Amino acid sequence: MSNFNIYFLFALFCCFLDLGLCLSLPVVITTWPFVNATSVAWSTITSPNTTSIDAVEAGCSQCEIEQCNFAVGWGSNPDEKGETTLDAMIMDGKTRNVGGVGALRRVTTAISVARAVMERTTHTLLVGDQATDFALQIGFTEADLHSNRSIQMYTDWKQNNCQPNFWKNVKPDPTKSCGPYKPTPFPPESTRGQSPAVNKNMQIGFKYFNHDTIGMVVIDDKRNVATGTTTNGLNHKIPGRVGDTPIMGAGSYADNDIGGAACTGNGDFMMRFLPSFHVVSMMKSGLSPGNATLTAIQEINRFYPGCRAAIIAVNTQGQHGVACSGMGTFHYTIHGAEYDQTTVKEIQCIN
Ligand code: SD4
Repeated sequence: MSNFNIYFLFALFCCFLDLGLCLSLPVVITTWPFVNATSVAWSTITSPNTTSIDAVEAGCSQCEIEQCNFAVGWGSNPDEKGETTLDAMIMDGKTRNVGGVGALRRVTTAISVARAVMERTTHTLLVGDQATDFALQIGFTEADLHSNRSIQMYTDWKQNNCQPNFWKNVKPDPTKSCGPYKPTPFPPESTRGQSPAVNKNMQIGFKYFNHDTIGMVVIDDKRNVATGTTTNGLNHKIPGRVGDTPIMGAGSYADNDIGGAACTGNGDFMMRFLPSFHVVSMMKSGLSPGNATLTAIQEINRFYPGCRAAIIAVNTQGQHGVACSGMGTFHYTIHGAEYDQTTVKEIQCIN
């Protein structure tokens, strides 16, 4: 028997006996083809004296620096006032410690500020200007998050009568005009209380949101699970809007006993289902990562057919699963002990 076969059998044996040596651990999995971010997380987790939290922070930071697809980090997707703000979270599956920032202003390193919330406070989520105050107090640097790109996006949007936007039941007609808006009486066939699936206004976000948030799950060879997310959110969002990305159980969730999951997509709808927590809970009940991610996506689609959504998940055996809807195909990136390099994979979405 070759050395590889002996190692394989030994690893399988240890994996089944819960001895912490699974052939496919450590593992890093990331939404979208963010190869550099995944490689940085991988080289962090395979270096001595590092943790899965270090790897998530390093990998997500890489995307913030690169401004991955202009959906992560400073300088893109401005809100209705032309300002870029950031959402991020990080979670430690060993302790369930978690930190997040929402609508973070004037600081570029959202994932690191989220980690500081986790490690330097007993809070879980800080938002807006007060999150900035916290970051500056703790030693982060203030920065201008505008870029030529974000200024141009904002100017174009204004010139296009602020189309698209996320308003409804207001006047002037938000599908034709900029604000400021005032509430209108609800029509007799009020959308209040109706099933969201038949609410046409809900489709606005499907068409126009900008996707490509990084969500990452890292499991080290001791089965320590960490997850993280970072994004600049939706283009032309209403100022103050916080998406699913920094919400625990929505953007991501980590549980050392089970595994981890992370999401990307139309957060205003996805967060209603806490899909990352849902996936981890289903894996706890025995579903494979593939079946768990698919079931969570189907549940979102039951209410919001065609919702742009994707979920990645890995269990502590190192098995992964990915499911998506509303975008044809979806790419994700993985590096595990069984890959000799960071690998981009593609799956077909439902709906
Ligand atoms: C949000 N979920 O703010 C984010 C956007 C996203 O890939 O994931 N883009 O709603």
